[in-house]
Amino acid sequence: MKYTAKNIQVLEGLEAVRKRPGMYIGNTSFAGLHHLVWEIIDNAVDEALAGFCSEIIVTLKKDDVVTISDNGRGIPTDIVEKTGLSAVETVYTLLHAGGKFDNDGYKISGGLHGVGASVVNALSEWLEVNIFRDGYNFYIKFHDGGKIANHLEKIGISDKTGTVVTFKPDKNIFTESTKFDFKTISNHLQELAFLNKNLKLTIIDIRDYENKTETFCYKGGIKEYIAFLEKEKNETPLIQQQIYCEVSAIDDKKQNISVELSMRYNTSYSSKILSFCNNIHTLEGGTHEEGFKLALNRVINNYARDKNFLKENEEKFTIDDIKEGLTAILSIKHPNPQYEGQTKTKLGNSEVRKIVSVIVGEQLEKFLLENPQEAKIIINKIINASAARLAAKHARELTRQKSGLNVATLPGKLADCQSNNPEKSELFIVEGRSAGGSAKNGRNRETQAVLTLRGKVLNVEKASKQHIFKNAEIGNLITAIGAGVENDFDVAKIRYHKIIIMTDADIDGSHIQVLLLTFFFRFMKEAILKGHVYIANPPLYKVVFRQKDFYCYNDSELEALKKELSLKTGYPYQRFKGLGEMDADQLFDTSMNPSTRKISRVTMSDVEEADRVFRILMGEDVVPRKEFINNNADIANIDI
Ligand code: 0RA
Repeated sequence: MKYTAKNIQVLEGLEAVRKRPGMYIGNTSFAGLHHLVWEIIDNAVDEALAGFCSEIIVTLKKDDVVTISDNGRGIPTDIVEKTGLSAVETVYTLLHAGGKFDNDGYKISGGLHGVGASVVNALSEWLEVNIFRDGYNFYIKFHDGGKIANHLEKIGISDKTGTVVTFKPDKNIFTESTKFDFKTISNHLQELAFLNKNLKLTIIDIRDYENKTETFCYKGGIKEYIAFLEKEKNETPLIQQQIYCEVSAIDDKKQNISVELSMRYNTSYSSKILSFCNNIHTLEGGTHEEGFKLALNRVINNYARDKNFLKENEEKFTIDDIKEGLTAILSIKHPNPQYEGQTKTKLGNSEVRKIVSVIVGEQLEKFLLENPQEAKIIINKIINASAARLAAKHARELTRQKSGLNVATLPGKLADCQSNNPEKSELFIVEGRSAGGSAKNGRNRETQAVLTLRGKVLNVEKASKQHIFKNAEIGNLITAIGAGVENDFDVAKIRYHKIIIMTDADIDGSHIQVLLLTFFFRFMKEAILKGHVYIANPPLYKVVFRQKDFYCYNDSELEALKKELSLKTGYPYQRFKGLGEMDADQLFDTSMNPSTRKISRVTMSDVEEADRVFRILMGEDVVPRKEFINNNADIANIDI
């Protein structure tokens, strides 16, 4: 094929990315914008996984420009036969070039998120690459979505090796914002540092007068991740030792799969199992996580039976008993991962289940046999969990007997709707008596029910099961929703297809939101997975102009409105401190009326994010809290 013909094809490929960016990076909002950075970082991490790169630096520069540099071998610069272009130009202009170009035996990796560097190029105003290798500094530049501005050329000599990629995301694509967020990128780098031991990752922010920088590098890798998670949640290890393994195996198709696991029990009642494939957090789990749980269940039960901790007449431990108080990180590397699920974060490769189950099983069994004292402490903890489960089951049965499905037993705090059709029915969970009153009076009685919560919701992360099921507010929630709880939860039985959490837009409100999300996450997970849980977004401001009410849901809307109405500086507006300040009609119009309100469906990543925000806001550590509040005061609507 002639070079020009190839060239046209290349531009058509990149043009397709610009036409439908969502297909390649999910969306063109905050997450999509940051996806560009993840993609370039992934390429550098690949080089680190290959054993040639020890340091990656991300620099946030003025004008929404970002640079990702690594000290690897440098992207190859020689000509790829099939394209007639330099290897670097090939990877940056050909869609899905990842892994497909075998040139003299080396593989040009396409990044672990799999969309490839060319997608980043296609969505950038300009992108340039400096490559240091073979004694030279090579330079190539693209503009306007991947058009070549400057073919690869030597611009100097250098004795170092590495790759430096700099780009500016295209404002025409990322219309919402092209501003990178320090904390989001720094969190991502920290996660990568935990997952890739000894790899040094740094973020430098030189956008403001005061530079900000953070560096992450962990010799202990995921072992240090476990300690970090425990510390964040203020948990005390049950035994100091972590159960750890790193093993590679070859599957039937001769693929090399590596499995790294670390786990440790703590004295709490909750569990945290994080799984990763190729450094991607598999939020929805998948076959690797299933294999891990199979092994855990099998080995613990066999050991307990063998050593007579479980008598012959006693029931097996359930996986929930075994998980209680466990923090585990499972990180596998797979050359050909298949992702499934709503958010493509569930590993689907079926061969992985068995591989992980066998490896983890062997290692766990070895640990128990070699450390009988520690094993005893762990098994005793599981025995306690199992006893508490049986007691909780009893308490729950009492709650359920009380609930039934008849209106007479519904809690007094619930103002139910008239409709019996769950598809049409909505439950508003409202905090505080006065807000509850407005919501009850303002609602559409036909389809909208209101459950008023008194005071704070119990933190289910910190309480025992018995305690949780005895709690009145939790009991009311379970009864109102009417579909049981925990393993007995049957999402098909829920009485409302929309469960809407409506709280004040302040610190207490977000606290209650997080507590409720935690409750749903732990005890009615299917409700979240099936998309039944929502958060209401009440307005923050009201502006009265020529006898008309205007509501604004955030600061930028307020600014936009002031401009639109040409309001003078100092024109009065009302800032709602809480829902209780709105009367029934106002509350209905702004937050409950399906045709005007703003509600957002809760996804699993919201739950994770809420969890993170919550720990920062409520944790003992004052420094990260101050920092968080300073960085996010506008986003989080925090009243201080
Ligand atoms: C394939 C082969 C070689 C280097 C790379 C890929 C590479 C790619 C990226 C992307 C970002 N940083 C990178 N660093 C290296 C080199 C093969 C050789 O030198 O023989």
